[in-house]
Amino acid sequence: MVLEYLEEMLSGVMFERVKKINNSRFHAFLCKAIRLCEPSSVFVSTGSSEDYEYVRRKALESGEELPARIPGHTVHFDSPLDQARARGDTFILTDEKLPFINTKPRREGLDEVIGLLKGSMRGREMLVGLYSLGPKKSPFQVLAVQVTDSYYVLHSENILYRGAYDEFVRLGEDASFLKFIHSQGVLDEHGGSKNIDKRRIYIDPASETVYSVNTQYGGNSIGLKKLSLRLTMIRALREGWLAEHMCVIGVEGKRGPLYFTGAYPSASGKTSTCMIEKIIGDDIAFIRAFDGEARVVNPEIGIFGIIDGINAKDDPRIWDVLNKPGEVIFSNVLLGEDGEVFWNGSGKAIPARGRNYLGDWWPGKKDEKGNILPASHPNARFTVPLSSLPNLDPRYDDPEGVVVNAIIYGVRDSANVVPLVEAFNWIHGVVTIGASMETERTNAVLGKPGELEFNPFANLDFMSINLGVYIMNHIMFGRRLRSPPKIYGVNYFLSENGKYLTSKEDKKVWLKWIARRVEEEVEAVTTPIGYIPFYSDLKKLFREVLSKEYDVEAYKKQFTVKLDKYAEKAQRILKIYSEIPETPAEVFITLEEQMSRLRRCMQEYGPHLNPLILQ
Ligand code: SPV
Ligand code: MN
Repeated sequence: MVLEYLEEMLSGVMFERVKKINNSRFHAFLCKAIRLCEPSSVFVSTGSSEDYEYVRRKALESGEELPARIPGHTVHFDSPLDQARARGDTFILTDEKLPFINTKPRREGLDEVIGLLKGSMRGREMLVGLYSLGPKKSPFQVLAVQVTDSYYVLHSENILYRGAYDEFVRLGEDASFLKFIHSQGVLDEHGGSKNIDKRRIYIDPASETVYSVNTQYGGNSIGLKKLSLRLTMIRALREGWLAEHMCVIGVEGKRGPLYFTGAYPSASGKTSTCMIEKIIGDDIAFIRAFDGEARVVNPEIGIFGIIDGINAKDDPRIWDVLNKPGEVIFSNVLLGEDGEVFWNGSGKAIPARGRNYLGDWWPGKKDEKGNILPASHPNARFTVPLSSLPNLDPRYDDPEGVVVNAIIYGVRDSANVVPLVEAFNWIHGVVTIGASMETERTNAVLGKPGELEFNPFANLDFMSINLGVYIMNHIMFGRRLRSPPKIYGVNYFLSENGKYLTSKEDKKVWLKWIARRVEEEVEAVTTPIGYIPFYSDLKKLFREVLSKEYDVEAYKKQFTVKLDKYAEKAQRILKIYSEIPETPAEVFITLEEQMSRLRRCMQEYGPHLNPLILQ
């Protein structure tokens, strides 16, 4: 029945491609998607270079992408109301209530989104992409199928993920896979999704399917990116591993390469951290325990990064990729009349005229209220393959992954959090650093930037399970490791009177200190919140790494532990978790211990601990 229907709906060539995959669930899914969306034709990509080229060409022909001056570069625009992840329109379909997560009763949500997708691809081609999250033929591999009517979305996924048509063929009925259905919906005269009020991104864990409609912005439409993270997080919980919003980087130690993962809220220094030494991934990490060791892979093979502020001096490697021939999709930048691509903070000359997500643009253009309109959106992005980067780590596609030596949690906190601290142990790090993250909101999500938000593990936006259960999974994961990775907290944004107290390049030193700690080359100062660096070690590292003198006054300002503020924070976090019944007891015990250490220290030293007193 299913195959007959597919044979009727697909061209001969496409039907052959589908038939070669001997998987009844794949056939049933495709059948369901076609019945629902009613496309006029279907293209199934095998991941061959011809198929990739077809999608690139159609992205241009359809106007979803425009050519830029440099060969291989294209520009895509999203609607002005569709420039970031739409938290308010994203729901997990479940009848349970989950703290901090938008949920919707499953039946109600399915009926609504299926109603919106009904007939959404009439007159359009349906595109089907088959991918692997993680290295192929590896224990980390998670297969996925994307269905979309956007050439831009499939083009992006062809850059960002490993094509796995061959794996579907090889595994046949054994292939289990995540499913993504996306439609741009009705388009306006600029080619943007028109019915943004009907934008819906619904994640259905029960069937491992995500539905996304009336949106184009990558974070809402590229299923394998953050939409898949909601699903893999659930698999990870079931199977005892971790699916995290983390970069994976290589840092040279004294005895060879070390690997760290890092969770940072969007737009808080993650990408630049990846560019310091070696990169394996910039956004998502799958971490599994094998023989008592934590090992990690990047499910992706490309970057969908924020372009705002990227300039030749601070980001030479990315700058180079964005200014030389090669495959790059820019989104929501300014496309100059002569094909030049411009974004804010680039230091490039502004084109006299051009086009951006708002339509025609020229310097000084104002909106109806008289506000000057920016050339590019603060959440404008670039999509590139990791293979374009000169610092791609040779083991980025290792089927066994690499050992995780350290885990970093980074926040954006201008007022209180020290630039660098090491947790006493796994549970202390999970609870007082990862689970306690508070960070200032940025332009990567819709909402007012600058407000301090609770964002545990930089993963709250992508959470699909109860936060208490998620933490329990972390604690249990640590118990399965012989020597768990050390855990660090960083903050690149500490300021005084509106000026940053650390410079952009200081993070190079922080990474090296972490490497020295992992290799047990340096001691550290014990404080109530964890271990912080000795001044003398940092002074040495500043010389070695940056050829810079590190002033003792700078150290004192940066590493003064505001005991009172940390105690208030622990109290706030305690309150949050006390309202989540599933929170493991370890969370309360660890936070209470932290608070009593802070109180004892305050009795001795007052509200602020000068770190120089202890060394
Ligand atoms: C982020 O905002 O964290 C991103 C981009 O990595 S998005 O896909 O929009 O989530
Ligand atoms: Mn991200």
